Amino acid sequence: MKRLLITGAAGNLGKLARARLGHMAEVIRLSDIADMDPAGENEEVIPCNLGDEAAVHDLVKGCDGILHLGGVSVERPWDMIQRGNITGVYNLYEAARAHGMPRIFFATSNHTIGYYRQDEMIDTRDPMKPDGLYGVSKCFGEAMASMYHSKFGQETALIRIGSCFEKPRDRRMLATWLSPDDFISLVECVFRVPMLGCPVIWGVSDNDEGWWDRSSAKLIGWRARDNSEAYRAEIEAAAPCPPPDAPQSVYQGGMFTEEPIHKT
Ligand code: NAI
Ligand code: 15L
Repeated sequence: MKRLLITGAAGNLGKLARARLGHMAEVIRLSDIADMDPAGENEEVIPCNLGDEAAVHDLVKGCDGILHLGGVSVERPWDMIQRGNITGVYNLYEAARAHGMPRIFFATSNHTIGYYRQDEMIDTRDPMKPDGLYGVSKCFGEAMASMYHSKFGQETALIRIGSCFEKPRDRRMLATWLSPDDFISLVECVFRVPMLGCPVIWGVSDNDEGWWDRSSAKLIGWRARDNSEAYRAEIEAAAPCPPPDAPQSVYQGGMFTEEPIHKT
């Protein structure tokens, strides 16, 4: 690629992508609403609120790939979610349509299906069961990507990320963990596969424990390599097992199912 745009570049995954994906394009364009480190070699830093339509059009112009990580990433009041994840996603897709339809990696979430129980095995065709406003906004993003693909041929990888951190932080994450290395190889596959379409793919490592049928990863030739099992002893020693009827033991979305509708 000549220019890869990374939204959410000041966030956790954005910093990881910035550090490790410089080889993916001649220029990496980094954007966020929050402060970012100054541009290094082969980088451009462009602050932008995804809710600002004109600014998003300027941001997307000239890019041939978009790693879309920007937006609200946890349960928050509706106005914040609406700006980043609803209006922001509309702005992004309209800007992509106006500027050559660059391929999009869309960071969606397991919170689109958070109310499935942990004793259910599901695949990407099962109906959504979001566990909060944040999850609903990611369902919207998936629907938006699907519509732009059907109507205009816009390609998007809808990556339903489980929990992408250096290592799993609790027992639930033994099932939902996506390692940083697997995240990076997943992004590489999305931008390298010749034909993408608009598949939904679980962004999860090759964990022994899990609730998601990972077969759609084959569509893009991606194979996760890491396994949370390496951390099981550490996790189990660190904290007592939550009771079997606690939300983090019952639902795939864990504690997100307990979040209220935030007003402030
Ligand atoms: P993060 O919260 O660290 O980063 C998101 C970034 O988006 C932040 O730097 C924030 O300033 C920016 N942002 C928020 N509202 C914005 C707006 N209106 N305009 C422009 N930028 C805005 O989140 P993280 O962990 O880096 O996640 C990246 C993406 O992956 C998010 O979309 C999140 O929903 C998704 N995801 C992450 C998971 C994880 O385990 N880290 C799991 C599932 C999904
Ligand atoms: C998400 O969607 C969040 O962005 C992230 O912060 C984690 O909480 C993750 O899901 C998870 O479910 O562990």
